[in-house]
Amino acid sequence: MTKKHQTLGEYIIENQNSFRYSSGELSKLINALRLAAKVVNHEVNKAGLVDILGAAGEVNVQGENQQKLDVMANNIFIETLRNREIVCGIASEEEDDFITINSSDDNHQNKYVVLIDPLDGSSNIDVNVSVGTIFSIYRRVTPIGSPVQIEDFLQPGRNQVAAGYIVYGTSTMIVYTTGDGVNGFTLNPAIGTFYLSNPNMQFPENGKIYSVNEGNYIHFPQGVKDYIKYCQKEEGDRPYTSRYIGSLVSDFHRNMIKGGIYMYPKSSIAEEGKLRLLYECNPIAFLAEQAGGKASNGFTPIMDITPTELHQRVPFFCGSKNMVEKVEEFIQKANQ
Ligand code: AHM
Ligand code: MG
Repeated sequence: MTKKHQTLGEYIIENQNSFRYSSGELSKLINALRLAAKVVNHEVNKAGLVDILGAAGEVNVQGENQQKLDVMANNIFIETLRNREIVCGIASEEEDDFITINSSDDNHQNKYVVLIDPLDGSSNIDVNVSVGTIFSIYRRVTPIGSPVQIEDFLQPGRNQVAAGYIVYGTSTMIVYTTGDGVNGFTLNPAIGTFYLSNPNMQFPENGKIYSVNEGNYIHFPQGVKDYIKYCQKEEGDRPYTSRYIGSLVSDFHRNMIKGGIYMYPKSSIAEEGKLRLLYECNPIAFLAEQAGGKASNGFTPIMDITPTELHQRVPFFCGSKNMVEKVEEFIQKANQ
């Protein structure tokens, strides 16, 4: 149940028993992510002061080495999870390989793994445009009590237990799902508390916004070019509006509220597109489906793809149900 003015902390406690696999462990894990989000938010908010506080790579006035924000966010999430001993493994877009988390008694009793893109869209930081963190949680598939293995991370998105994002925007929000709808919480920065602001978020079935890097148009497959032309055509409720921030979390967040489609197709310059299946596409796809939207690679639902490697990329079409079905139609027709 969702109540207005509820804090995220209260919501987690009240809804603990409705989680698919309730034991309190997942609640603790989401609490840890909430804490790390506040720390990262604090750092992101200081980004504009870089000339005053010192740029990445420099030593600041306190004698501290300044880290790039994406490196810092990566460390904050990993250390927060590691210190609390609530996961058995972490994979991050910023790390080459997965990390095994040893518990203090070394018996690996935790059952969850977290996959994370600590600061997505980080090229936007220098220009004061919103960025985000994306996370995805699975139950391990190898036996509890042993160190995690690669197969614990290479699971289809359908196996996700929870997923969400934090958007560091005009206000900072956590939006997440545990498989029972999507809820959004907004941070009151004065007191450091997230409040339930967007209960039961729903994608409109149709939308009028398409979000794609049109600078790559000539490199796109024919079906995607045809769909873009369809979006621009004057007919019925078209032409649609184009909006592209270049920050997946923000583009997705807006489209979920207003109705729209986000696309990062494959192209002649990026064979499998750009976005990562495990850290970006699967968690966003889980949220999309939970909110009544869809996510596809043009042929198959994103969450039905069995990953073969940690940093695998995949073409990505995600948003309002009817818009995703329409782009699939164009892609599949051009492919015949
Ligand atoms: P990143 O993980 O290196 O930050 O890249 C992911 C970002 C997405 O947030 C965004 O939608 C996309 O890259 C933009 O890419 P492009 O500049 O090619 O349009
Ligand atoms: Mg990213």
